[in-house]
Amino acid sequence: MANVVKIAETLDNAARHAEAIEQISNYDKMTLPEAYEVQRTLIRRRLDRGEKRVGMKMGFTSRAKMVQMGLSDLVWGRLTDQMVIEDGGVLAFKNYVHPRVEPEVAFLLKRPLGWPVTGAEALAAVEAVAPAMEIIDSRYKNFKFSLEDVVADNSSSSGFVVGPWQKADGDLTNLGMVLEFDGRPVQIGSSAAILGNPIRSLVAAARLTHEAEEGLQAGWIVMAGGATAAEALKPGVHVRHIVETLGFVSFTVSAG
Ligand code: 0L1
Ligand code: MG
Repeated sequence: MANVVKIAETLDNAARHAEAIEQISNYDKMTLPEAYEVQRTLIRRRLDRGEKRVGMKMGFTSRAKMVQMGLSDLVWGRLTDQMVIEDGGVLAFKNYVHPRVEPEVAFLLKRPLGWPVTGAEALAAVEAVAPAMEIIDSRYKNFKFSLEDVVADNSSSSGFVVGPWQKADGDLTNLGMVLEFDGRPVQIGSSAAILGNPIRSLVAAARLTHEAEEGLQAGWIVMAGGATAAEALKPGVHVRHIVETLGFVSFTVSAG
């Protein structure tokens, strides 16, 4: 049996000190349920330090992401208020190991979502939708991990930025998405790349959090997952993500 408490402490310390560590699976085998238990335990440590739970992120929702990382299962992670980067704000590069950014959309829930739920029911629980970006930062050296490693590491989640909220009354199926570095497109995609429609990601989020005996809570943000491969961040770069009909969201990476 994996030492859940010890692994959670190791990963939490790596994140706090922005230090890359060896893959856990190189020396301690975890089952997938154990990896999610590590994740739950490491988030508990953060909450015990005063952070507040504000939502969850879905991962590996697009084929481009699965191909980039060589894995093929949906994963999810927990978001806290300390991971928020203000729209138009600055990301402090020194606080991360090797951060990457993903173009996403975010949902804000106006009521809880349990399971089972249809796409229409999930959409009816959405207060608003927004252009968003996730900052992923594997705590493992060289961004190399097994499925269990990445799940234990909160599915690489380390930050997120959400743009202006919009009423979710438009069609979200095939919105153009452009990720820019200093005004130059570095990733171009469509919301269709997120499980065919980001609402499907919300439905999957409801199922996965139900299985974890949490469910989705009113007021939570759900990050629907990357529409393209992730892009490595560099000091000083200005990052902007534009989503057709939803607008844009941006941040700047500090110089060092
Ligand atoms: O799509 C995702 O957010 C996956 C995150 C976990 C894997 C990674 O670090 O790329
Ligand atoms: Mg993501």
